[in-house]
Amino acid sequence: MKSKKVLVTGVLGQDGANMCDYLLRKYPNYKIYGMMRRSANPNFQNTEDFQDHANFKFVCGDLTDEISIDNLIKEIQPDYLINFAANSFVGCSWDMPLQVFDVNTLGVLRCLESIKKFKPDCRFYSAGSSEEFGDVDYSPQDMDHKIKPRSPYGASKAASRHLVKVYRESYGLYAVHGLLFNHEGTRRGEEFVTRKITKGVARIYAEACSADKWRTRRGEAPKFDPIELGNLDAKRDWSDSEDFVEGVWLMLNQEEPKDYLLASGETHSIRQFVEKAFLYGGFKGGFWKGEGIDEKFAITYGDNVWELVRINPEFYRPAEVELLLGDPSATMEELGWKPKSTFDDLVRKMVEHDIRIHKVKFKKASNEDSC
Ligand code: F7E
Repeated sequence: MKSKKVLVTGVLGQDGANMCDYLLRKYPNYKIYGMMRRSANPNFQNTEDFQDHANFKFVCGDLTDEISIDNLIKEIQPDYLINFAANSFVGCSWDMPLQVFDVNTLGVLRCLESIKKFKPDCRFYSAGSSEEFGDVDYSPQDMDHKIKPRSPYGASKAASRHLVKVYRESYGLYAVHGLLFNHEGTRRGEEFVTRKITKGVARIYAEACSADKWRTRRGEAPKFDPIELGNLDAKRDWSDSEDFVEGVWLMLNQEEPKDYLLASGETHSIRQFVEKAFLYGGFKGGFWKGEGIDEKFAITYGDNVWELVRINPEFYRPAEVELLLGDPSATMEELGWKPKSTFDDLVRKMVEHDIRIHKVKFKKASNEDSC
């Protein structure tokens, strides 16, 4: 198989790391370049599994610096540029909207310009988002749904979608914008609600183990710090990021470029994610009590009621996307793409992973046997 060169931006993040991992496994002779920003304290947790592969190389660059992008395209001459670098946290996009546009929109423009100038046959992927649909008119959402973002983040991704189309039509570039619904996994950042919940379940699990020992010694169980969340009623269409990187690769390898949507076709509330995550963490019989900002998720343990989740209004957003549900049928048919993971597989995988890593940390810190 002919060797190709792939430049993946955002390599330290979930999708960038999953894409590099996937390509190195699938094409051991491809040369994969993972672009990261220079920073004083980079976190290599997501790249540990593949960063020593002979065909993988870290390169430094920044989407806000066109010189760095130009130099990388000129020097590497990649066959593909897969852009997963972004400010991807919707919640903070109200606090730094200019930075979000600089990275998420102008960053895409810089990549397109650079490809046009230095490697016009390089295939380009732009990471779009279901946040572009925002305040949805109908469900499930398909590619014909109007663009109605509710956050600076959603607007920045919608603008980049227009740029990709303009460059594709004006200069004949192979550029695609993938509208990806929520996608998660064990490399997900903790600021996102799914990982925040699964890490919280793992912490409470470890605390419960030690509490059990404490309880037998003193006759009563202590209270835990619950997980603090915002809007429990928002609904999201969640998938596994590992399934999505395969879909993105298929988008990049068609005869003609066009935009696609990736989704699971199911929607679940944050509330349902909480219930499933605690169940897979071994906490049976969880129940909701109270209303509004006083609502809590709890379990009964012996004579005690343990509070596991509470509301903190700090995590509400200035404007919320209440419901997302994608229709992946056209993409499945056109690309032959089929996700492997279900919602349950995803929650279980994340909880089990976090309990495993928390147990190791907990064991080290407490110098006790973990339960
Ligand atoms: O929030 C609610 C929050 O931050 C999901 C990004 O990958 O997917 C992601 O964006 C929902 C929202 O993801 C907390 O209000 C409640 O309704 O996990 P999230 P997101 O905003 O949907 C799209 C497709 C992207 O493109 C983005 O890059 O959960 N929620 N309580 C909370 N959210 C957070 N983060 N933290 C909470 O405590």
